[in-house]
Amino acid sequence: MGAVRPAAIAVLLAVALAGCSSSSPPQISIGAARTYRLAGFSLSRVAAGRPQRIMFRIEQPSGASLTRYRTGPGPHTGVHLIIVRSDLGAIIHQHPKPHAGGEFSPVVTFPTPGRYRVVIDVYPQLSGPLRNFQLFRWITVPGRAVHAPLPPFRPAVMVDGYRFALSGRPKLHSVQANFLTLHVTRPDGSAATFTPWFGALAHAIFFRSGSLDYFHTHVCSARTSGCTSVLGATRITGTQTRPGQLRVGVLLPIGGTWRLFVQCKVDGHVLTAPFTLNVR
Ligand SMILES: [Cu+2]
Repeated sequence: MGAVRPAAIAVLLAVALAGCSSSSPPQISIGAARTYRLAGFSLSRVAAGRPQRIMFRIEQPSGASLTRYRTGPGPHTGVHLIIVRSDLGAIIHQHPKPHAGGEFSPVVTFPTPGRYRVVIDVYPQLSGPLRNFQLFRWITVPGRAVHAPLPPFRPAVMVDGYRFALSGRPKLHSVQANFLTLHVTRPDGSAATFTPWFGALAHAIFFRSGSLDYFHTHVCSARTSGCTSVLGATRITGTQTRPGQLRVGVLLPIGGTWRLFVQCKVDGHVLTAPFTLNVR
């Protein structure tokens, strides 16, 4: 699903509130925008290489904790916790489940010291136009920060002996729907078989180098609903074209250098294959 800015949420809420007014004469009074926000965000003693619990909840515009999240067979459910190192050299992706009161308490391990961007992609159970939105935090993991230069575009990436190879050099444009064809092969050269993981055959998570803009698309099996990502009026859904072959949708709001993390589960391994993409 696409990135919805907090300002857009505030506008939607303002429209919804205005829509409730039925008295005349018409009168517009704009108070402080009330939006969804991240509440109770805490971490005990941040350190690299050690599992630690993050606590948070999502607060609704009313001030109450959000407890009802979208459900269903596809990937667009619940809450997606994505943590990326600021140089895009490391990523963590989880779908934590809320406790009864709306509290989340996932356990994560930061691989190295450095600055990390936390993205919480929220799919609330709501009727109406708001499908999902993102909330953000920065975390600094103490120690000697790792900040590696972004590798250049490479057409093939090896992950734990599995090979992810792009066919051709992609020509990508912002705002338009683009597709990448990826061939994934096992260490013995056979075509990989994808096991659904977090509701999708593959996740494509995009971060823009520098600004860390975020977008997320999916590849789903044929029968799965709730797999389409939206940016403005453009919609995109990835597909598996044949065994081991993924057609990954790329739909990005602006040009620049982007890092794509393709994630899938093969033979019981969750694999993360990073690619550098230049988008005009
Ligand atoms: Cu995903």
